[in-house]
Amino acid sequence: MRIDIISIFPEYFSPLDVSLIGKARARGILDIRLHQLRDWTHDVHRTVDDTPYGGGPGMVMKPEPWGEAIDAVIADVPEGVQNAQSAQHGQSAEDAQHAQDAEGAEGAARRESAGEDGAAGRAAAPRLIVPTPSGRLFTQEMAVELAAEPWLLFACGRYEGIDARVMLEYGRRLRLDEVSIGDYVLAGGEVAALVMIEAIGRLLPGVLGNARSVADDSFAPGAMRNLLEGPVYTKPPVWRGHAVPEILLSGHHGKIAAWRHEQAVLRTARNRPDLAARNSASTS
Ligand code: 6GU
Repeated sequence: MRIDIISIFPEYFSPLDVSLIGKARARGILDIRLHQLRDWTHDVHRTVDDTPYGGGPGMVMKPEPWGEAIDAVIADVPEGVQNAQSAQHGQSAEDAQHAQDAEGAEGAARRESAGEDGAAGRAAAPRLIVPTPSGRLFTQEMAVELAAEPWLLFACGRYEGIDARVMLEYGRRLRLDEVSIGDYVLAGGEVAALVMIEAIGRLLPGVLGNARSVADDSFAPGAMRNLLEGPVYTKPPVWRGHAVPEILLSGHHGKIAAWRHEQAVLRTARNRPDLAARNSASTS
């Protein structure tokens, strides 16, 4: 999977060099490319924001640098993928834009769903994710869906957000999702993008050592849907007077599975009554 990230703080993404995601990158499972939004400004101050029309506090991100940055990223199609946007290297963003205008977003979407872009069926355009507290809520279901995509582009805004015309423009040309990671406000989209990239990245084949640990995750589709994982234990059997529940030492796999499910139900009722209500609604 290829992931492009546009931000005024590419340094924010250094955690992606570490641990699970870092190893996936080193092994070529994940191709993450960072882009500095200010590289697409043309004034000495490399300005990316301005005051909001209609008044109000804070600043809004200007549309022009975003337009140029996203055009440049989407013109750089993965190798081996035939694309109407830019068949040869060194083509300007404007040329790519004209090619895309001539075809239209529907044509590109149709070719993609018809599997006409490259032998491996790789998409010729990324799916655009804009992290924003005003977006749809990010869920495990969305992580699973996005993990099946060959190419994602995260556009990380700061301040009071990005000029809405950027979403209008690329909502027509790409598959666009405005996504929130929860009901609180961060200073920018960078940390939210990190959260989503980790949730998506660990689902890619070969990233986790044990594929079963994904299936057992809290919120995983299937048996664990809307259930939190219960407690886990390892050696020693007694620590500071606290014994491991005896059932786990019994070797009786059926009883252990039943006990774990019961623990998951109890924990969900205690910590997430909203999820517990969904479970009783769907099983009655
Ligand atoms: Cl995606 N962005 C920002 N700035 N704040 C958030 C968020 C995203 N999700 C929750 N809070």
